[in-house]
Amino acid sequence: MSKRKAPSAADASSNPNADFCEFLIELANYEKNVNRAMHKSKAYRNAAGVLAQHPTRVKSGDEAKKLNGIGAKIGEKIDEFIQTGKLRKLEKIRTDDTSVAINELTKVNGIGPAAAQKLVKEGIMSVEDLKKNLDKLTHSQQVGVKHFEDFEKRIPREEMLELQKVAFDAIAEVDKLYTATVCGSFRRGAATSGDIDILLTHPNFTSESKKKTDLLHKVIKKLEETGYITDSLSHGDSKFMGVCKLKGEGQRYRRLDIRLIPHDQFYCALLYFTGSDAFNRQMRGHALDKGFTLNEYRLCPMGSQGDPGEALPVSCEEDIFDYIDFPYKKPQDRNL
Ligand code: 8DG
Ligand code: CA
Ligand code: CA
Repeated sequence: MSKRKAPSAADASSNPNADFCEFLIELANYEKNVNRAMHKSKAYRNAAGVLAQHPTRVKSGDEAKKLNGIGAKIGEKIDEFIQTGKLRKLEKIRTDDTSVAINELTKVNGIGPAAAQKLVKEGIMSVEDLKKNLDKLTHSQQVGVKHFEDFEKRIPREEMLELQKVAFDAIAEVDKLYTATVCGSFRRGAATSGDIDILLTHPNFTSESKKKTDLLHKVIKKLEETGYITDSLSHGDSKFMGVCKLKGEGQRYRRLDIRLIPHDQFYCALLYFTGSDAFNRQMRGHALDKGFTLNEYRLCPMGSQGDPGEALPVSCEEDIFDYIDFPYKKPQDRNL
């Protein structure tokens, strides 16, 4: 996964409440990274999501409070922002060295709020400082620092297409029976993507298979041999996180995730990892209303006691929409 950012919510061209969303996301990041107050952080992020969906500009805190998930505290902040054009709380956070440093360090792949806090206590205040203290970091954090500037840049669709082609050609050379799909924002048709999310499956691997397979390892080995994969961040039997790059001058290092999915669970995984996050939440909610549980592995009808029944057979994404009576949406229409 790419470090979660919220690009769409604060996009001024399509969102009349973009400036509110922007300060709410900044507050959400502060609560998560500096205070590690996950509930508060989620409340701010959720409010930003709600305002981003709202078709008209909100004129007051009172109006905002009528929306789902926006309470008195956030209402007051919206009033303050409307009246003064800023927030005292944010002005203070922005001038606090510790908060600024923690926020910057958490931008590095592999550095979470806890690690950032520890490093800042040791006097490491910036990515530049990290570069001089690589010995204090784990392998994956070192990779994150090494490629910090590249990982901050989004990947143009043209390059995504090329990255896809090179990976798929190599995978087919290992075994023609693999199916690979690039999901995430790329599958939703995005002009740029944060990283490359590949789902991989093979008919010899199902949720019934008892033994571990080396189906993922074989693919990773091949992609390393061809020079496509340059670093590994973590590598298990079913999930690889690492770094890849196209051949040639001036190419950037890109974040790559590959997941091996049991053949019978492929379409639930494909749906989940195509997203968007908000779309997944909406669809899961609809499934619950219709008496089903839906997750990245399976779709199950719920029993009378609320216990999930046996997984339903799914042979394409449309099947999932059909079962729960949700009008089919093409990937490019899932950009909630
Ligand atoms: P991007 O990389 O272009 O920034 O966007 P993305 O492709 O939509 O996001 P991602 O972080 O790479 O995640 C891929 C998909 O995984 C996402 O579209 C939906 C799904 N997903 C969820 N919940 C979560 C979650 O909590 N964390 C992450 N990382 N992915 C999630 O539905
Ligand atoms: Ca990802
Ligand atoms: Ca992605």
